[in-house]
Amino acid sequence: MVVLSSPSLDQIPLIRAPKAAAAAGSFSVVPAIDLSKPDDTAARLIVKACQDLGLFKVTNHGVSLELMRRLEAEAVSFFSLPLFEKQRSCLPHSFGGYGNKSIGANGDVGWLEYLLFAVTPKQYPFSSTLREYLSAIRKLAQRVLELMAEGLAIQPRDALSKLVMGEQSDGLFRLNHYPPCPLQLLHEFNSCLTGFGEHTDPQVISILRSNNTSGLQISLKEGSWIPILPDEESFFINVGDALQVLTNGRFRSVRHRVAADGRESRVSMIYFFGPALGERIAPLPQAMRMGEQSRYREFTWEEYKKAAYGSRLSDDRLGLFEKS
Ligand code: GA4
Repeated sequence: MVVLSSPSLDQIPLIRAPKAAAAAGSFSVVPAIDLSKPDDTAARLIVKACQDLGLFKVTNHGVSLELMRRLEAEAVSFFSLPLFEKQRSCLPHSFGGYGNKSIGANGDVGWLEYLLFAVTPKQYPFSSTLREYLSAIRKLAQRVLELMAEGLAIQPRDALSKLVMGEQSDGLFRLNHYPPCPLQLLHEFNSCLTGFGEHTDPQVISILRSNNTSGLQISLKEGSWIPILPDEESFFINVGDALQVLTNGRFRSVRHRVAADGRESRVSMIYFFGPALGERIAPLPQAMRMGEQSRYREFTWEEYKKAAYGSRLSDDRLGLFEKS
């Protein structure tokens, strides 16, 4: 376990994390989809997980643990740099860049520092490792989105994947570091700080890999929160708002959050798969049953993104686009 020294993350008031229901020792295991199984089995299980939870993990995914650890090590060396160097090395940046405690532009805060950037430009903060990782995750996303289409009986097979695989697609990559925090602060917050507050992801799907630290929690349909058992060898894949709309609400964009226990250094890397800005987002006719009406008014990804970036983290962003 790599433990970084705590950077200067002490200027902004923090929020105490609410405890998850099953937090007293019992972690919930999310459905693990073995990608070496026949496609129809994997497709069926993925659809079930997306309907029930909005989250699943994949095993036997073909991405080497060595590559994941190599990128994690590069992220760790970046986050170990002095604050001024982290800020300097990622400027100027048109979008995202290095951030520290402050999330988005509307006053949300969390116990973390991060690097956030668009995937399209060819220049990345790190080396060839990142390029290799992103390309492996793109292949994985393509496979998973094809399996989703198969499970939903949507034709052609690339109906979902083509939305996020094009040259113009709006992909984002985020490296998060939740550092250990001073004992005194832990005490003050009753050992539980909000690392990243509750939210849904606006995109189609997100693919997350973290080191072996706990912290990720999801909200179930009836509103309770459960902690997710960490697994550094698997990828966690969650449904985003756009996919909820594309399936007319059949798939669930899962609310999730990260509680920082402050003792261990959590490093996560997430690839968010968004469509091209001009893409129209509406339920796919084949994802609807006979006579089913669309629950959402049609919008472009650009419109949705604008609304999302103008909102607070925990806001119900899809609510604005639901038909009354
Ligand atoms: C949540 C998912 C991704 O991390 C993200 C986040 C973005 C940001 O950190 O700038 C947002 C958040 C996320 C949704 C609402 C807005 C925008 C912070 C925030 C308050 C990069 C994304 O695309 O949306």
